[in-house]
Amino acid sequence: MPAPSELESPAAPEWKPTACILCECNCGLEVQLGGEDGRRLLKVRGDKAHPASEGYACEKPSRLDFYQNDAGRITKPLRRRDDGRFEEVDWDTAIREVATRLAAIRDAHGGDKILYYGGGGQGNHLPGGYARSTRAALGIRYASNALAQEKTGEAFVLGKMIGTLCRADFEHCEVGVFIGKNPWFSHSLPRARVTLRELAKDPSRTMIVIDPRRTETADLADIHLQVKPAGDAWLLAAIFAVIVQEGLLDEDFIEARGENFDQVRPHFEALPIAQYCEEAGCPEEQVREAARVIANASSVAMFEDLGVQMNRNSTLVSYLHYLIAFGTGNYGRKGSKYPVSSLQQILQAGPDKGETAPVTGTKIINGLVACNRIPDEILTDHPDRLRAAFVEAANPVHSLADSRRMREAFEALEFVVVVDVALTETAQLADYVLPVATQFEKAEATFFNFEFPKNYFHLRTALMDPPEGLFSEPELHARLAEAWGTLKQSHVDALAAAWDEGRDAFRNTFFDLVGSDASFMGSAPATLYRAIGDELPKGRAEGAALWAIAQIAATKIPDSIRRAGIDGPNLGDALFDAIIGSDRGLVFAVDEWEASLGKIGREGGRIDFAVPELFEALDGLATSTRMPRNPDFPMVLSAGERRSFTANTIVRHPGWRKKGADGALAIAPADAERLGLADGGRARLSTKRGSVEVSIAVSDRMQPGHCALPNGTGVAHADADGVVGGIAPNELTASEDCDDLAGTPWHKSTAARVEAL
Ligand SMILES: Nc1nc2c(c(=O)[nH]1)N[C@H]1C(S)=C(S)[C@@H](COP(=O)(O)OP(=O)(O)OC[C@H]3O[C@@H](n4cnc5c(=O)[nH]c(N)nc54)[C@H](O)[C@@H]3O)O[C@H]1N2
Ligand SMILES: Nc1nc2c(c(=O)[nH]1)N[C@H]1C(S)=C(S)[C@@H](COP(=O)(O)OP(=O)(O)OC[C@H]3O[C@@H](n4cnc5c(=O)[nH]c(N)nc54)[C@H](O)[C@@H]3O)O[C@H]1N2
Ligand code: SF4
Ligand SMILES: [Mo]
Repeated sequence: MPAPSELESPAAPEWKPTACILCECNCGLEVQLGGEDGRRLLKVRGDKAHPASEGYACEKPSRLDFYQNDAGRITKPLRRRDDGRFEEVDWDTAIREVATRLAAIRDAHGGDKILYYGGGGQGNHLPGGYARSTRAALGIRYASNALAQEKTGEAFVLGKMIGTLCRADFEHCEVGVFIGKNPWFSHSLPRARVTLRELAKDPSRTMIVIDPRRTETADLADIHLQVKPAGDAWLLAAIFAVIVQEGLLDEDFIEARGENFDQVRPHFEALPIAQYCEEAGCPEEQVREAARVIANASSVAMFEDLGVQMNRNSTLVSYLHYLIAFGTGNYGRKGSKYPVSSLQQILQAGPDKGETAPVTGTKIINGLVACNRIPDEILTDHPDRLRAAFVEAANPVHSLADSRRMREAFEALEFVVVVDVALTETAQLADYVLPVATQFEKAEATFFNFEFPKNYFHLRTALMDPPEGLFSEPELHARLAEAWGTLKQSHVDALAAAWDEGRDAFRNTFFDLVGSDASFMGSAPATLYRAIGDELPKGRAEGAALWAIAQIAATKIPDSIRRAGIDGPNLGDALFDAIIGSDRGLVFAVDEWEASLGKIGREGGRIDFAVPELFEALDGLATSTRMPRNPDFPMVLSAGERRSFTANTIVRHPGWRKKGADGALAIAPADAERLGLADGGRARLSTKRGSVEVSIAVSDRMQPGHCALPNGTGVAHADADGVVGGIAPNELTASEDCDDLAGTPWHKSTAARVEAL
């Protein structure tokens, strides 16, 4: 008999479950760790057992090690010295001084002068949850994040029309419409390329793409409405006018489920369709065909994204999108729009609360200050101006419009703290930079859970411990709350003791504290982390605050949770246990199409077709044009688009990009010829805001007059020989170029000039 050791093959490294952090799909992954210290992500593959992605992964995560083992990673807290340079300090000093400085600003000027920015990127939303403890301790009132430079206009419209967030079912739709959205590269739907191919190859289904570029998605489309940049408002108004004028509305649905449609109809009955098609740059016959296809389909799924959300008339375009969808009855039936059952809603669409930002008076939507207005909320003598910022898991100096003005604004702040893994463009302007564990060194999760009828949540387990001296954001917020005295040891002790006794005792203790101590709820996330984090399975401590989130979800969507097979004497605890017990993602909610109509969040449960705030802009289209003529800047620049190897600024090392490392400016052959530019050549790209040198990629996907830069490029990197791959797009954009109502940017139609070098 051979000895047992002879039977063992050389042990193959274990495949460990996690998820991709590069876009909001968060596909389930399995990784093999290795390298000298066992900390490298050596192999990465899609996780077949993940309930949402089912083994799917695109080309981007294969080299996630560029994120995990970035040489530019910060490992010690940094403090700015008087000479402007950073010095390393120990954690006790960092926590004490940051806590003292923030408290001093609160005491002198009020917590409403401190901005909380960020809270998470594409893969990590737990920091934002735990930051509630910090926000409560400081009395922070104003917050913002990337959603307020893309989704707030749409959220405003949905808040008015149906009082809830909704998404669309591309898996089952007869007709799928993408408006300014290129899911071939940007995904945003589970297994996007599979879904797109299925839609494209089925002759009984139709794909419509509205995009000025012939995108990879448009290649698959049956109808490509190659709109002129920023022409979408005219195009969508024309489509809806065809539906109204040709009698194609779903009048029964409107009658049964809607109200105030009589206020809408007159705006479209006499709309000059031919004129609008011309302004949009689309042939009238093609527009009419698209309108008829949409109106006659049994189900239509529609998705709008940055091509229109970061563009002129964006809130109006969102309204027109939903008029087309709801006016043809595409809500609450299979293959159309559905309301989302979230575990926690990071994007809410509710009634307008009438809140506005203190200096500019811009609407606060979804609780967020419009990103483009942030510099104006700082660079002023106004007594209510923002004076400090707490930035976490975001890089606003790079990602928001007008980097130059963002730098000025951040320099003008009295105090800035940045919590990140890298010394980002934003961190470089901070007074203190607090480094944290990476997303593979702690439990993490996102609340980008928008699917239907099954909805998924994935609490990922840490793949490894953080390096000595680093820890997660929950630990950081707990330490800050301890420094402020808002995290009370007596609460922690009471909860920890109750946890040992059992869940009934724990729940009772928790709700007793809620009832007896007005400040408890504020510090609850950090308190839960302290009380039960270590009681959870290894590598899952950061899941502690999900206990409270599960309790709330259980009161809001109990039926959906039970249909997912989660049940128990206490539904919230059963949900929490299911989450904690699954490290490959779980179905936490199952919904029914029939119940969708009942989920309209407005009084009376009807769709309100009238959004009077937008009527003036709607009628104004008749006498306005897509872009003001400007001979100095005759081209339209899309400042930031998704390409094969882009992922915002999550991966900083330029070596990560297998393709497109130079971040070239895409330009049409006709323009290249006219300007004397060749593929691979260099050019000067200028806007009213800035001027840069770029590489040129001549592309027949572009229409003449339009050029495009990728997003997320142009980040400084400590270890890449000073190579900065590509252009930082927001050196070219201006904060005042934004939507009147939502304050979302016009990045996709930045007036520009291109010159050969
Ligand atoms: N590879 C990759 N995927 C990502 C990301 C990433 O960084 N890289 N980021 C994620 C994030 S944060 C987001 S928000 C999503 C965004 O996903 P998308 O919105 O799909 O991303 P973009 O490529 O920026 O813009 C979409 C399209 O808008 C088009 N467009 C430009 N101007 C106009 C116009 O005037 N009208 C119309 N109709 N279209 C126009 C562009 O040609 C482009 O094809 O992607 C996510 N997925
Ligand atoms: N011109 C132009 N600008 C754009 C866009 C565009 O198309 N054009 N797109 C916009 C869009 S849609 C978006 S969503 C934004 C995205 O912009 P941001 O919201 O600023 O997000 P990221 O650039 O991904 O930055 C995420 C940060 O989190 C850090 N990080 C990574 N892991 C961790 C962690 O575990 N903990 C902490 N604390 N930090 C971590 C990263 O180092 C990085 O600095 O960019 C926007 N900016
Ligand atoms: S689709 Fe998004 S989440 Fe999925 S593997 Fe690609 S980048 Fe990652
Ligand atoms: Mo985004």
